[in-house]
Amino acid sequence: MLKLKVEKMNCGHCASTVQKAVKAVDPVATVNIDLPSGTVSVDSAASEDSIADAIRSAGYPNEKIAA
Ligand SMILES: [Cu+2]
Repeated sequence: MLKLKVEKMNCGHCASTVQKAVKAVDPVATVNIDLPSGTVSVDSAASEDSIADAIRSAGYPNEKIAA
């Protein structure tokens, strides 16, 4: 399980944008987004870097945090 602290994600629209970015990398990924804490948990077979980069490309800087 990859857990990311995602910056600038502050509404439902942001959350769906982040979700779409992850699903573009891995359509079967499980994505859990917690807006109040700005964290995103991803369960996916894709590489952690590719997921983090996709979220970054969508406009949301992020870094991995301890699961
Ligand atoms: Cu937003």
